[in-house]
Amino acid sequence: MNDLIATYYFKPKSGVTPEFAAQAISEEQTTGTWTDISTVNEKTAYVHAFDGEVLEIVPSGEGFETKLRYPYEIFEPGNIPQYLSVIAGNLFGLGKLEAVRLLDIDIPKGLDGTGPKFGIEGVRKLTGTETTRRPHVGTIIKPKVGLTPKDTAAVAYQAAIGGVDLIKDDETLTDQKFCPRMERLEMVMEALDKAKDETGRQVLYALNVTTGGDRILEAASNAVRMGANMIMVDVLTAGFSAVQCLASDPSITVPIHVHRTMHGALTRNPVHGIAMRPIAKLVRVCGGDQLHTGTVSGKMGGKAAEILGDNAALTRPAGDLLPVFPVASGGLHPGKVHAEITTLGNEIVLQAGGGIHGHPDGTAAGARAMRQAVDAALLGVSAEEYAKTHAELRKALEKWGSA
Ligand code: CAP
Ligand code: MG
Repeated sequence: MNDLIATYYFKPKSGVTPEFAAQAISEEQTTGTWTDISTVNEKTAYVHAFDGEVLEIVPSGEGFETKLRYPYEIFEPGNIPQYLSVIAGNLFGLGKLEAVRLLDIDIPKGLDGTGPKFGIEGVRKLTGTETTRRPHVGTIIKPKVGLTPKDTAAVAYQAAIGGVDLIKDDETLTDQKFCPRMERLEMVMEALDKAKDETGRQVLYALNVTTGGDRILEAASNAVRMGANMIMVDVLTAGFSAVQCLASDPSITVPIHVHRTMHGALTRNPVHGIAMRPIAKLVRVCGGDQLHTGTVSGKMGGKAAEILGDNAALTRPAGDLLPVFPVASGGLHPGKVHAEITTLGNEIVLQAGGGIHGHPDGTAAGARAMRQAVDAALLGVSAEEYAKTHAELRKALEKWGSA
């Protein structure tokens, strides 16, 4: 079948049958409205080819789960905002529903775009981990905002010589006066070149190019021309089409790191909103190369089963779409690395901001401690055991513990 199937959880208002509620969603999002209409008649009966269909309704928790079929033809291929207006549009406001949540989508061939240019393999190749296949370690420069370009670059240098694979801007740092984007880029790349001369390792720097739709391509193209080796986009605040426009432009020859700031407003309520799964699938379609999907032990409260499903949606074979590198971030530190790797596996980017720059001996030691924690987990040795012979890890565990 070439149609798009969307799965929803919903809870009808009292007195509304589940059949009526599911049909109301299907009609609102396709050919119908709240009443019958004279414009759909014998002469225009061809319109019924565009009707949605309720495929199933099953009880779930205090409500129901339903699968709806949306005909392929009602979508404009490649127009992600239009897809969202169908699968995640007016239905959220329907008065007959107490709550409704988009849980998943199956995107058919033809609506699935070209996807990432680099994907996991491409990113691994750039950092030289395609044979070791160890988890990547990344850091977010902290403080989130406030540092000058020079001080940002100094932190980046320390993180690079300490052994991270990736350094990224925080989601609120873009092109403010205190740290202009291009000046920051130039200084950080210089610092990373210096670190490379010393260590032989290429570190990626995801420069946050998030800005308005009228400027984002220019900002990203300029950054790539000036030597950026990765760019970052806040996908939910900038929009899916921001990622898509960058990934599909020939001038963007570097991977795209995708942050999901604001996702909690959509994903957090278990009975209402939009789950991470459809967001992950759309980011893959749009061409993001790595995407935040949460941690099992960090500060943001992710659930293991959901994260595993989201990561599978990013990485399992899906037509011609390359796999996206899942990113675990938020409250991680060396003591949490074991839990993350045990649950999420090795095809993961483990990011720590506070958990690196908060190390008692500074950023380089913090980066070393994270790498040591990864080594320990891969060797099947507990962090405490490994810390006996690795001072940086020991100091991190003394500060933050190992759970
Ligand atoms: C992590 C982080 C990330 C969040 C995003 C922060 O920093 O940079 O933005 O983790 O969460 O600002 O909190 P720390 P998610 O390592 O210092 O916590 O990936 O769940 O969207
Ligand atoms: Mg952040």
